[in-house]
Amino acid sequence: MFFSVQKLINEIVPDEPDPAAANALQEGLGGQFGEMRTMMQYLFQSFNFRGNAQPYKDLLHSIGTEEIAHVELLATTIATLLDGAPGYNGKASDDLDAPAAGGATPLETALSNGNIHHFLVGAQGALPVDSAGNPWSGSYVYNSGNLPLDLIYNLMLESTGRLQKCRLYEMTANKTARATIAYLIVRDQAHENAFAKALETLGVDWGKLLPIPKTHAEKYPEVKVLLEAGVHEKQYHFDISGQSQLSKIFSGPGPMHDGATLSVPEDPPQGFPVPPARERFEEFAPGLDKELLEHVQEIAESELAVTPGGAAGASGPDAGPVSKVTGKAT
Ligand code: MN3
Repeated sequence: MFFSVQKLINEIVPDEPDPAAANALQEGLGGQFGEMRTMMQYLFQSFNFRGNAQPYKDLLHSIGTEEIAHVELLATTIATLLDGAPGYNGKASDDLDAPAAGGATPLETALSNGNIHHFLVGAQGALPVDSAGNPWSGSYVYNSGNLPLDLIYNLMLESTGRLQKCRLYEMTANKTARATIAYLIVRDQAHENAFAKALETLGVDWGKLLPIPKTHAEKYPEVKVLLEAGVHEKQYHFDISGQSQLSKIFSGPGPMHDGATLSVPEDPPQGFPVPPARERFEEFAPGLDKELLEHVQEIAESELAVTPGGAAGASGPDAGPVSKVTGKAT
């Protein structure tokens, strides 16, 4: 089962809205080699895993769990790039009819920028589609049940994902987009390390083949900073049971012969704040009238149903997931 923390796995760096960049990033989210695919592929491989090779199952499960956070990060990045994109930045108002008053067209940009569905179907938020608008498909998921084959395919998936993210980096100078793209390039490299190392334990000698492709992504300044911090050498296990055997595979010299030393941190990542998503009256989002808004406000300000120290064991806003679940001090 899964628990959640209301944090993002990487920082959202502020910049101007950019609906065209938001649409390009949809490929990294809902494309054939995007984060929705890596998430579903590794989780299904883990759920369907047969036999006793637990360290390999833990590897698939750990990376699959991380990919959930990548889907969240990329969706938040896309929504941030879209937010306010119509150039309508009117203040939150009691007058819910204000956005298009007097014949104004606050959503006009939807006709000429990016994907019209971002404004017409969604409300300046991410969609489970690729950059050409094709819906994400479960048929992308590869899970043969044969461990070496699945690992080979996963390495191909991470390599293609990294290639496309390097292309995305070269399409936009927007800081919000580039910060997320750079982070995902480096995590793809970590996952290339993970699957290549797993195949190495099964007898593969990579020689000089890795990394695939030879993108030399360290030329991108945001990527260079992350590589220098060793973000490509770590893999979190995301397992609060303390029984993960991931480090039996993800440890020692990296398979790329780049001087990397692989390790599994004991503690989960700290995370970064989720940026607030403001109301968008021109999108009728959230679409509550005055009466409903007052009602929602009353609920938000009411006392918690579960008191601190009660059945759920809540212990304050900064308590980590481990303490909430197990009741143990962290
Ligand atoms: Mn990923």
